[in-house]
Amino acid sequence: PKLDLHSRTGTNADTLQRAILDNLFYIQGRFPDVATPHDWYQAVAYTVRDRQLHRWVKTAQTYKKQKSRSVCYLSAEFLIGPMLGSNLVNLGIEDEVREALSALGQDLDVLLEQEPEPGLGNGGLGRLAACYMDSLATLEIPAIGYGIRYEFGIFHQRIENGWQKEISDQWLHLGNPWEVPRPLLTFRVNLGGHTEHYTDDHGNHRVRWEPERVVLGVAHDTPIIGYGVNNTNLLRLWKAEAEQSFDFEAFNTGDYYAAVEEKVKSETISKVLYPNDEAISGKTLRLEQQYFFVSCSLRDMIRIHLQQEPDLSNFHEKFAAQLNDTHPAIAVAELMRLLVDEHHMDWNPAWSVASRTFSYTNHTLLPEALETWSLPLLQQVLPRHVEIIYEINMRFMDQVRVLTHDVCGAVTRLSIIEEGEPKRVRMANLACVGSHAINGVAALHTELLKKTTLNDFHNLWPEKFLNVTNGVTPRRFLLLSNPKQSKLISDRIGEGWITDLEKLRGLEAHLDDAGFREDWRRVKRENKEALAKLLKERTYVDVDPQSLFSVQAKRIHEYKRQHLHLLYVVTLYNRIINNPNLSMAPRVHILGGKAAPGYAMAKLFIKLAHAVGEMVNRDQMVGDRLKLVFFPNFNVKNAQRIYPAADLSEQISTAGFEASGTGNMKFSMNGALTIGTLDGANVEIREVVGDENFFLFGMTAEEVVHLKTNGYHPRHYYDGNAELRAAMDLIASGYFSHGEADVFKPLIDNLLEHDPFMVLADYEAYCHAQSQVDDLWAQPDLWTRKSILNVARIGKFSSDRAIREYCEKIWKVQPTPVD
Ligand code: 26V
Repeated sequence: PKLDLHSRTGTNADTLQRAILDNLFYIQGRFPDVATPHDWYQAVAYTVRDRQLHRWVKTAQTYKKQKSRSVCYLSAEFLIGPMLGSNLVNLGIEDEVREALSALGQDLDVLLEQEPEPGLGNGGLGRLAACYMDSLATLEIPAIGYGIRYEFGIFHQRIENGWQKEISDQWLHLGNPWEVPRPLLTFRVNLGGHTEHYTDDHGNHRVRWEPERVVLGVAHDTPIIGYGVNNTNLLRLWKAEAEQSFDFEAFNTGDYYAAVEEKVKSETISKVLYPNDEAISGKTLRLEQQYFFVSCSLRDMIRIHLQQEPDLSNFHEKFAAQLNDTHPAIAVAELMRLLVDEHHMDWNPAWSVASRTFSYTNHTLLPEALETWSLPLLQQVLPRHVEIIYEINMRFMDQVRVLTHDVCGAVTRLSIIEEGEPKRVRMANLACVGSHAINGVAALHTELLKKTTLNDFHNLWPEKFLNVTNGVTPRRFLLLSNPKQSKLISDRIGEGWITDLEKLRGLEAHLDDAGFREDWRRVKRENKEALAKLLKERTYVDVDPQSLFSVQAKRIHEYKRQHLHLLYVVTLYNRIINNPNLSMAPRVHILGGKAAPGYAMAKLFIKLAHAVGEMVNRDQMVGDRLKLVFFPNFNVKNAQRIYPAADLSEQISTAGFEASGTGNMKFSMNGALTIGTLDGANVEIREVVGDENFFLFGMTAEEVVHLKTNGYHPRHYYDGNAELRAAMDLIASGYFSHGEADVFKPLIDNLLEHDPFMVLADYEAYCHAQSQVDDLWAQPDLWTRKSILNVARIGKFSSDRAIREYCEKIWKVQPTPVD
């Protein structure tokens, strides 16, 4: 027979079947009789990866030939989630793979379940980076995502007696078929030590950094393929390794432990992802992680640049580097070090290159989340960078004095160095000074940034500020996760929406088609049945899929106000107890999310959800009218099964605190209506879906500030609202905690005495909005119309739109299609 050159990369079912078997034999050394579902999953993953690598080689050749300008997305987190499903969708070979597998007696859905979640992120920020990688590839933009290959991702959440318990996440345990290790692509990263200043033979002032130790950064590449295109970009994650795995001197003198110690210490750097926690800023290891991946990434960019160009004077023309929050902000100082110390550029041209390379995205206004590093700590880990930061700051301060005449002490606030004992380095200030563009992640957030957190910078450089409202990828969060709704949509308006989400507007023309609305209800119903089944498996709680499913799934934080949600559930419970014959819209309230391990109040919220759920769910008097379920271990994989089954999306943060939110977009895309405050992207979601299709409640960001400055007295609301009082009293009485009144005392006391996020002030408005929800639920056909309208009008929140804006307004990059 003729040799088929494409047999390794062909995509018809026969070729795929052969390739799956080949991989099972030759990569894994297994055969069908003994292969486990996980073996089969890996064989399929390798088969898919072969097809990606094929396109990746083409992509690299094309980008190189065309000398394309590239985006480098620098992020400490990429919450990519399971890859098999989305790669199949993007390659367009799901049906063929399904067919190939069924000929082998395997079920693709079972194999998809085998994939462990790469949880390389905390939540919104990391997931956004992953959505942006998907859109960059789909839009044919040359891009590299640079980050850390954490051996342990975000912890696994187990619930014990209602409390969160953190279990380490061993996602690499059985191997990772998606990544390609590149042992030859390795950089030596200096840490600690001191600097030496000297004059070279030509009379130039030079600086040498004599490090205390060196770690290796080894590239691990994961191909990211776009939807329906050949462009395959790179997610390049760095793994820390020891320079020499044995100190032979120590080994020979018999000190075996000392010999291994250095190896262990080096590898620690990429060992574990830090959860968003207050205590993060004291951690040397966290700073080392940030510097480690930034240094490797910048030097990799320089390496690529010098393959094509004689010097670095036009580096900024070749690369646009995005700082995803301040985690990679040390890049500003590191690029200066590389240009000046290692490539002997003069300061001024180097600064011009650096500041035209970087742009910075801010993701939070919370003061406790704004990163600063103590100067002594920075000095200890990065002595040369402290000198460079001082130099940057001195030149910046001179500029500031001239520009501002130090009106109202602006100079002190703009300084990269914060005075105090000890002094601290403000990473947001470093990022602002070193970037040509600064953006917030939703319209309201950007306005608040300009007015508050970064106000002095905005006064200085208004032209640097712009907004890019977040978006999410419709490939993963609609096409892949909600196949039934997707099919319904495509049957009506074609498949164009998958890469042009505004096309969903075509659904409005079908609004008056009763058959379509019926189908829409059936799909939601089936999705709810699937979730009900899963809930039963995971929590042993029975829920009725006919009930209204109201869902709040996101990290647990006081500003997100899961306690407001729980107070409402307790209120409903009280109403039933007080009026056993109460006729009400039957509801299932579902909460999910992880609490930072050191965040006691957030953990208490989780306990409260379980405690209330336990009493409510087994109360005969309540029956099917009300259920409360906590879905354990909310992650990307679980999220994909939750969004499609939601009727109501709870987006109830205190106005002014949620930078954007992205779950809000995913719920809406899946046909949920939103009950929400005017916070983050909720504002814009409501704008596009229409006020009448959104349940709005609560104070505005302005009213929140106003109330706070004029004296907020939570007890006043407690005293003034009988239902609120009853709900809080019931929790405080120990009713939900086996009579132990002190379990929830910290939560109740905090609400009564401080209530920093004004739960009590918004409680009544929230209950009122929930009553409007009930009224609409009683008119199913009207509800369906609004659900369809939410989907039809959600196009703006595709990450494709967001990436187009970054490309046009900030990065100035164009597509480079790959044949
Ligand atoms: C960090 C920390 C660290 C210290 C303690 C408390 C705390 C709380 C939150 C954070 C998160 C910082 C960055 C972040 O993840 N922001 C999220 O970014 C999303 C993507 O832009 C956005 O949708 C979310 O609203 C925003 O919270």
